Amino acid sequence: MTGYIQNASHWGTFEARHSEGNLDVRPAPNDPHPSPMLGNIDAMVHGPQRLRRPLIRRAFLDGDFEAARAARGGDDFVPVSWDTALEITARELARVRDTHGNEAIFGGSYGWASAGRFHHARTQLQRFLGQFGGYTTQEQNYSYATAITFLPHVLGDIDTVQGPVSSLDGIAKHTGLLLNFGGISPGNMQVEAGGMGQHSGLGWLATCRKSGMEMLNISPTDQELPGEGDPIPWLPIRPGTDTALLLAMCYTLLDEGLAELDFVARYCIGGAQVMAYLRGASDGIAKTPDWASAICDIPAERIADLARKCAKTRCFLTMSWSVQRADHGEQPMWALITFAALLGQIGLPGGGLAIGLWSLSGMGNPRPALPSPALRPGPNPVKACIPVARISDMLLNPGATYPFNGETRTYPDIRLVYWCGGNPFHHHQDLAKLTRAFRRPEVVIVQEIAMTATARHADIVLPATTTLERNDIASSSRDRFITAMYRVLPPVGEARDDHAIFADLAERLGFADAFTEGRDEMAWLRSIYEVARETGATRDLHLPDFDTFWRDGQIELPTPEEPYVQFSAFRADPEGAPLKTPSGKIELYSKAIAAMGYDDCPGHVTWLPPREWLGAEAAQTGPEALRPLHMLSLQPATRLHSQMDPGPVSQSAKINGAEPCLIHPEDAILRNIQNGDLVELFNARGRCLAGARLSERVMRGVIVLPTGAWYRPEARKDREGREGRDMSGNPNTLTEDRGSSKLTQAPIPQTTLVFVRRYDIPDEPSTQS
Ligand SMILES: Nc1nc2c(c(=O)[nH]1)N[C@H]1C(S)=C(S)[C@@H](COP(=O)(O)OP(=O)(O)OC[C@H]3O[C@@H](n4cnc5c(=O)[nH]c(N)nc54)[C@H](O)[C@@H]3O)O[C@H]1N2
Ligand SMILES: Nc1nc2c(c(=O)[nH]1)N[C@H]1C(S)=C(S)[C@@H](COP(=O)(O)OP(=O)(O)OC[C@H]3O[C@@H](n4cnc5c(=O)[nH]c(N)nc54)[C@H](O)[C@@H]3O)O[C@H]1N2
Ligand SMILES: [Mo]
Repeated sequence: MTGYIQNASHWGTFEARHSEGNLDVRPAPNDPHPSPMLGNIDAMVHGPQRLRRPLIRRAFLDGDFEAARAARGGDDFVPVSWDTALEITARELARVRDTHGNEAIFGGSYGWASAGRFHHARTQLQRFLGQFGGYTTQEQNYSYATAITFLPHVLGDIDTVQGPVSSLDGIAKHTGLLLNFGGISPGNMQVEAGGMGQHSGLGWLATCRKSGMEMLNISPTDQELPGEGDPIPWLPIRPGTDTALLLAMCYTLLDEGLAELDFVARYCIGGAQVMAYLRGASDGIAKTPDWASAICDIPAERIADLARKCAKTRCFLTMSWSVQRADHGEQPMWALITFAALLGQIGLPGGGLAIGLWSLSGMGNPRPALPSPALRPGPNPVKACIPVARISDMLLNPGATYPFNGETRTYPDIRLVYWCGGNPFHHHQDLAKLTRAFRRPEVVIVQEIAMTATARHADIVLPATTTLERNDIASSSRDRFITAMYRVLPPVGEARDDHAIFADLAERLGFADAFTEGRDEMAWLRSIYEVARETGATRDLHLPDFDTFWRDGQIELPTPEEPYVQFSAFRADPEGAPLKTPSGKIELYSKAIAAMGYDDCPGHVTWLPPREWLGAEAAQTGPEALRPLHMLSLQPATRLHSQMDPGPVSQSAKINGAEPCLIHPEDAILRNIQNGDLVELFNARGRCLAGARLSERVMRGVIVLPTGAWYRPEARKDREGREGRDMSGNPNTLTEDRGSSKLTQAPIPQTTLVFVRRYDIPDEPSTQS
């Protein structure tokens, strides 16, 4: 094959040429901001980590199931034929279902998998397990779990966090001041779930910067922006304290008569309760700028000035998703909503708020509403479902009850875990605990393209194709393009498509016809495309027929003529177009939440100190060099989560094979750490190595360790029997596995204190046990 063939990924549309086992990858010609991560693709397809054959854990194959459980995490696998692998997989599925019921099968399988919307691995698994009688699943996602459960109580839906939010064409035109809580992360805008025809985020950022609007980044880190223009001013804030800052900004508006009380009266409920709290009537503490200053480490006068400035101009507020990925992550969102309500600009062009405007490429991208062509998982007859991040708790505590969003739920007794398209040993918190949890089920099956840490915790490992080895359609609800993904090369090794693996298993288990509906790959693509085309037709969006689309390779949906302004209909007619909250209004006080009686999420926004933060006494006592730092585990600029970590773009940033972490020079000097040194990060939950990069773009007291390094614990446990030191720099060795609140039970990786010391490589390699 000689020509370049179009394919797509979550990090962009690209063209690839395959010859003699090598891939030459170049960006789509019409993409103005292609991602450097494209340089990882050849390694993803052909690298040594690529799974080429089905594998079964030796002890499991020998029938010693106790030994197999204990050996999870090790890599004593035996390659087997597909026939053997699928026969054993089908046997285990049937055995567990017949002995323990479908609820004992876990198919939550959280993860991003591929951009292709038909071969989307998790959806394929869930469709398969649904037809098999059902499975225990997960709700929410790791990105904005707190928001998914919390926002409906206050705003009626989750548009504010997942889109559509007010579009950036309108913001660029009308906004005078843009406040970015969590700043702007250009690296994150390389990515969109389901891919994108063109990277639009950076273009919109440039448009906003050129428009003359003022911007301010409020964040513990200061991100470098590409392109022209002056740097955006940076206001450093202590991690986990945005709620206090925003409460004090609310207080200033009230105190100085700048609050739009008419807006609150007409469009909100609970104004009185929240104002009583702000003034200190309910708890004796007025939420003044002086009060907040001590919490967020920002001068009081700066806080008051900022509030005044917002009231004097058309102001748009956005907060990155990371801010809610923290202990009490509900509160900064509620504080943002309360402040936006007091400003009274919600529903006006250029005013109001969003959560995550800069968190992905497509947020705020103007686009007509059209659901993507995609496979749907279909019904799941089993009702058991956990909040996404309660995975370890579920596996470790079958039968235990826990509070969630006003309910009491019970953890099911899981006997079989099937993971396909996600990497919990990347994404979940407290990996030592997850290791214990993964040793509980009777059987673990992982279907993967690479030998990840999760695959190493399986008994049965099934090798899947990458998107380059199959035909598919890429599409995202936040992007204007629908893109054909053409097969570039034949399957590597014995890898098979996820769909083909499940079709084969369905055949063995007696429901092949229902699973395939008699369609092959192309017939499926045609059918999911037709659904989108029919929906489009009812909305005056006329897509070409499938053959034309497949021949031309891409469809560009039109840009709406008018900018979208979220909440404008509600603003125009609050009675006629109410929100889907119990009151139909913005709930600054929620009776429903208050009635749940949770001490960690009262009925209105409340400052609740996080479990771990720099303001805690433990972080402020003792010699400075021995104090903990606040670790932020942000998204990596060189890969997608854990995907492609072995690739050259990701590897070129490493220090001695470990993930680089950013540390302020003064914090480094105190600890005798120099640029390029290996350091050890540790706390009561675990320890890992990282490479020190000294940077003044991170505030003092904070250390940034991106997510996604492939978990590689030393074989030797420590004296207390804890898992060995992770040599890769995976931050989830250090994070706490606990819910943000009883309301949302969301993951809280950003609430993590760690100790840091220089690490000198011992003469005797400590990996030997
Ligand atoms: N400490 C900390 N942890 C975090 C976060 C944080 O901020 N801090 N962020 C969280 C967030 S926001 C997210 S979204 C999660 C991401 O967590 P995940 O989505 O689990 O991360 P990925 O690395 O994308 O994992 C996808 C896996 O699917 C595999 N895969 C890709 N394509 C296919 C396919 O076609 N078939 C099959 N079978 N497999 C495939 C890849 O090889 C990869 O191992 O991480 C979360 N974890
Ligand atoms: N290249 C690349 N892009 C990605 C991804 C990837 O893996 N690679 N992942 C994608 C996914 S799944 C998601 S969910 C999004 C995530 O998008 P986000 O959640 O927005 O991204 P993060 O990088 O976790 O954090 C963004 C910023 O939040 C700031 N921040 C952290 N804690 C606080 C705080 O307490 N207060 C304030 N004010 N700021 C804080 C940090 O300094 C950081 O600059 O990114 C997406 N984009
Ligand atoms: Mo995410």
